[in-house]
Amino acid sequence: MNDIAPAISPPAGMGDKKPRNQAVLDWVQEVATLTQPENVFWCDGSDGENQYLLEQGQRQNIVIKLNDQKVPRSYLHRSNPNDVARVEQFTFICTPTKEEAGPTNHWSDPGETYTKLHGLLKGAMRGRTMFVIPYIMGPPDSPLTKVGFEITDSIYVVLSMRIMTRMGAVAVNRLGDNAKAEWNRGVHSLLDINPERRFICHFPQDNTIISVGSGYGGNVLLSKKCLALRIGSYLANKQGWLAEHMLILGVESPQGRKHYVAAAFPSACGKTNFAMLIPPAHFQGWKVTTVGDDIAWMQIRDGRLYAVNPENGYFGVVPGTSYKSNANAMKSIAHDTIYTNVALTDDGDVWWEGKDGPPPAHAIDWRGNDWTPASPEKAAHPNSRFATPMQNNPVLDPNVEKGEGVPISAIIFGGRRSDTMPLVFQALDWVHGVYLGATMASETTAAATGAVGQVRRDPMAMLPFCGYNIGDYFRHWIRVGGRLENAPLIFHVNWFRKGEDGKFLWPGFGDNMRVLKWIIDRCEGSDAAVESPIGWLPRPHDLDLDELDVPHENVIELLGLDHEQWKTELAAHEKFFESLGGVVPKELLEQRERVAERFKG
Ligand code: GTP
Ligand code: SPV
Ligand code: MN
Repeated sequence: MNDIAPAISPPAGMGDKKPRNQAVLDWVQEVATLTQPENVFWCDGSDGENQYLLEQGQRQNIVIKLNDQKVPRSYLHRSNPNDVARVEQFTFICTPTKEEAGPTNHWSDPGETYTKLHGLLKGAMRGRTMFVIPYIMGPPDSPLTKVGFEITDSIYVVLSMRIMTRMGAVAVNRLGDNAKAEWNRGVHSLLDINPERRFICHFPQDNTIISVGSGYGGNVLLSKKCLALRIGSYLANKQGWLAEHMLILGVESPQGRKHYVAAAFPSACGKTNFAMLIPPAHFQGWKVTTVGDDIAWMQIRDGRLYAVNPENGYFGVVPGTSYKSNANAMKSIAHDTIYTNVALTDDGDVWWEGKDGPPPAHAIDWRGNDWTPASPEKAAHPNSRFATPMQNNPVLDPNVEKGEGVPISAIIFGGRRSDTMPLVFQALDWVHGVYLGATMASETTAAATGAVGQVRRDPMAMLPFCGYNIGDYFRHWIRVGGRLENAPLIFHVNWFRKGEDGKFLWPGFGDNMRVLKWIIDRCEGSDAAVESPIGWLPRPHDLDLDELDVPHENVIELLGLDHEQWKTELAAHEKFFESLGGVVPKELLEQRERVAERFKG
């Protein structure tokens, strides 16, 4: 299957809708002069255009149409096997000084990097079509909403951006014709999909992103991690708001009381699943609705934090998704979806490890090879993904388009930890909560290239996504708390603690409602908790565990503090802070000392 494809020749009246804004026109001209495409296709995001590009994508073997009876209007794409995840080692923040990028980012000099990238881009689109994608991030009437233009030579990127963003006229109109208006410039070229020429570079001062050499989601859908998080977090720090790697969900009690919570878990650690949670039967009348599954932009209004989801679709992990684990996700991806790197069955359906029912007797795996249940390889790549419009979600929150956002009652941090971290606990106050976020850790996953299963510190799940100095980011969080009269309560969760047998102690998924309920109760003033050295902990009877099939001793273990493990944990916090080379605010250093004191006392 292809990523790179020769130029297309659209029929008259298609691909010719140039915006009027002279700054955009000049920039596109400049990039075209550099990359020398065969032609320029101005995208308008219309149905007709999408249909045409899907047809061209099929003709060029970039997407395969799936069986319309099984998965209506859906397609499969296989990316190059050398290009299946984000590449953190090739992701750069190009600020004038290295200090601005800080100790957690790869930094490179802006001038040198532009020169290098322009060298790689020279003539890179010869014989190809250059697409120009206008899009906005955020609901159309939100004050936080940003305009972006992405130039790309990949049809797959155009098809995906139409799902993941609000694309076309809405962006062109919002930008208007003021040549001085703010917008993000994104340039993407596949080049020759060679890991040696793969760079994802951000120039926050120029509101510019250049990504070359990859065709995989997080590296090339420049709206998402590049704009909404890396550039977004940089702007948020300057402008006094927050751009976070967080899901946003609504939870409504049978009495009709509704809260919104935002939760930061690292990549492939459960955001999409939590955002679409289906409460167990015991919680009849409770409703969970999704505002967003990956990114939250939050601003302060009337002393409260309000969140919007800047995206328009979900780019979610496929393996493990089933009617049993997440029926809402299954319904969302049952039609109008682009799948990447899953298996194709003989009857034109998609399959992956963990899907309901038996595996197919034969399939084509994510690399395009024959596969049977006896094959040693996985049929779907562990980081195979779906791109699906949020309108497909049966539990989409009614306020998802609200420009002012939804008020956040609780912020949750969480990681994938087989030990140490209890199922849930609550920070003592905002700054303690910032400390919990700053020191959170998680076992690495297949969402990024590199080793899987290694515990690493991932502050606020933003380690790969914070576009500026992490010390300033911590300071920004502390400052935001100071401006909130009605600050969200902060919690830490861990769905992934394991027992001695190596199995998860907690069933997770829908049963996470039991933890969410405790969190909501705490937001409503419940005193069902005890103070511990690490914060407020529920006792087993503080959680609603009715009809839960988990042995009581597991619950005790899930909520327990192992002092030896915590000693190691606190030493790891200290080491992490030290590794950041003096940028950590003293408030957080003090928090660590206080936790250590509380363990002694
Ligand atoms: P990104 O899109 O990479 O940011 O990931 P995400 O945070 O949205 O993670 P997602 O919900 O897609 O879940 C990733 C993996 O974790 C999937 O394989 C899920 O099946 C698994 N998972 C999600 N929630 C739970 C849970 O509560 N318990 C357990 N054991 N696994 C879970
Ligand atoms: C993540 O890795 O956190 C994702 C997938 O959400 S990607 O868009 O590839 O970054
Ligand atoms: Mn993510």
